[in-house]
Amino acid sequence: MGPAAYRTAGLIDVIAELGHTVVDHGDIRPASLLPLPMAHPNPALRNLPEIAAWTRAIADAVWRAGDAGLTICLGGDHSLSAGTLAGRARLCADSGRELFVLWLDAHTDFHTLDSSVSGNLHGVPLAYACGLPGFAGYFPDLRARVDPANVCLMGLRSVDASERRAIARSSAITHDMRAIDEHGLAPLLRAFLERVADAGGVLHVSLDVDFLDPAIAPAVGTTVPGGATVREAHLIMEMLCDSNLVGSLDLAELNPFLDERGRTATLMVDLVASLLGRRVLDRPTREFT
Ligand code: DIR
Ligand code: MN
Ligand code: MN
Ligand code: MN
Repeated sequence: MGPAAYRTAGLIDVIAELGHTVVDHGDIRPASLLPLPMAHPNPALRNLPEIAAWTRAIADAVWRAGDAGLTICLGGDHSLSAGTLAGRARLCADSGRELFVLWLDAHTDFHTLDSSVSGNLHGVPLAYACGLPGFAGYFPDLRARVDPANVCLMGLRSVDASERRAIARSSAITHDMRAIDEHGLAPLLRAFLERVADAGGVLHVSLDVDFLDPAIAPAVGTTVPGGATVREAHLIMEMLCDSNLVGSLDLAELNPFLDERGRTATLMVDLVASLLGRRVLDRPTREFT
């Protein structure tokens, strides 16, 4: 129900009012399951064949959408990004541009199929896209992978032990909430954006609702206290807008059944508006009735 909630919260009108042309490709669905094995030695894994099929459908749709405009994918849980990243990596391989990823999340989503304890596949998309072992034969083969050295994770505050080891072994940059408290977001993000710009790269932004503090964004299944504030999240989007480096965005993990009068969906839409050029003094008056 996430995409419907974003549409109800006015996402398309908000983007259009900022002067952009919107092409809505509608809700994407896999045509059928993939001819991949259904059973995996990890018995905890949930909905593996379905999510493998979704991953391929999303990767194909993102690849077909091309890189002329900004691609926004509405979830759905964060397993969505397995498809988006696979599709974007393929586009970058075609064009020769280097892909960078900004992962805004309380979690690293860096589990493999073998290491996942919860069995929830929203915990694996970044590991899959970075080409970690163990996905072959279960998830679609990657045409191109994401280089973990080009990944920056921000907002971390709930990381499982095996993910912590895997992310430390990778060359991904991690900024947990303590780093944000201590240094502030701006210098951490600026350093990463400079790297993207210097490489002539294109940036994919993956925004998990639980990056935000549950007090302002309650509509997600895995809330973790101590998240980003409204202004921290907007500052990221405003800096991303100024950078002109963003080629794609995922909005993941919104569960409208947990929302309070569309409050979380509205905040997510406002964040997209900041990314697409709404300035801080242009924000409309909001009334929640
Ligand atoms: C946990 C939680 N690491 C898992 N991950 C979540 O289920 O693998 N990611 N909630 O967003
Ligand atoms: Mn996530
Ligand atoms: Mn998360
Ligand atoms: Mn999640």
